[in-house]
Amino acid sequence: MVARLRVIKRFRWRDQLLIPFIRVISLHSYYLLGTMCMYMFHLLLISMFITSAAFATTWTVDDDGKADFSNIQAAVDAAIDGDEIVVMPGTYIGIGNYVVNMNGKEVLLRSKEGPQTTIISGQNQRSVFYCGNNETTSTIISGFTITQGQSTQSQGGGILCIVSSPRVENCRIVNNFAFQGGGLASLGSSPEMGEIIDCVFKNNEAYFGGAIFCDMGNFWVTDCLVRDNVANNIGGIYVYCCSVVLQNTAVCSNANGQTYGTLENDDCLISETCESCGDINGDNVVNVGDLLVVIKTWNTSDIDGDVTLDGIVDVEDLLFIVSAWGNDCSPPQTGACCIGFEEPWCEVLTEVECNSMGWYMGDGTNCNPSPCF
Ligand SMILES: [Ca+2]
Ligand SMILES: [Ca+2]
Repeated sequence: MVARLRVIKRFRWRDQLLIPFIRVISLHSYYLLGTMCMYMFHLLLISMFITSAAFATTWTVDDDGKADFSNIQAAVDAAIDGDEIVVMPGTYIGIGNYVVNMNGKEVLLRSKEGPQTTIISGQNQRSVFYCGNNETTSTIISGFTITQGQSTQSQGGGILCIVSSPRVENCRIVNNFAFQGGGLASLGSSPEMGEIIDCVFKNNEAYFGGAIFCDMGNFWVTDCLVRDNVANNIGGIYVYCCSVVLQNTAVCSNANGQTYGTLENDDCLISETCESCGDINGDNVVNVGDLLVVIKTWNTSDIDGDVTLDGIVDVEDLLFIVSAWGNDCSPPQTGACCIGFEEPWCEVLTEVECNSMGWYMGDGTNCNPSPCF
């Protein structure tokens, strides 16, 4: 009995050791099982990603024939939503009413080496780009010079958007012509805002809206330069009835008016002349901070570093900063200006603005209460 008891005791003793051990093992099993499930889940995600990536194709276009296509339209026609089309340097032309009809494709159409070397020409016979199939900002046109577009439909020489809102970025839209919107026309309201970003509109011509004409369209214009465009009515941006928001954009030196119509303006230069004091980093003085911005944006069309506002950040911008070194670029002081004799009214103006029409009451004075009587 004693021996048996000892055996039982030994077993019990072992059980007491084994039970926690088994618990630990089973906990580990759960942990291992969980880890394996996570691992399988990750594998599933990766395989799903690879499968979806496998569907997205990158097409190449080169005008001398070493790529999938030699013209851009053929690549757009072949592409499906999610594809990317990379265009090699060269000059591209087309047939019909447009060089490239985006056909509603949600693709990234981009140049490999930027707008300086990748040119799309309408040959003064057709618009360059057409977006008229409900394009959204998932249709992206990036890095081209868009030139010699001439609309066969009166509107949009460079780019014609009808009830569509693509994203156009890093493009030079130059020397295009139309009756309305030499550079770009946006017609008809689409559900979302289009985006025009980092673009230069220069030397475009029209009767209304040399650079841009907008009728019921809506889009953002961000970090763009709009200069030296010509029209009988508003060489710059003509907005007939839509929502256009300008952000950090310069609209200057355009013939017969810079802007017209409903535009929101956030931190923009809108002026008859493209003149800068030299302060580009916004601290009101020309100093090393401005120099650093020029260096950071070197050889791009980034408007933040383009102090000469000619569409390129280069040695001229560097020289301009050096020549303007130390300039005080603080905004001019304003004050109350009393206008008229018998019942003078009050407006807050700069001293220069006031002197041509009334009596300046001093820097920092205001019209509430009116100092005019
Ligand atoms: Ca500065
Ligand atoms: Ca420049």
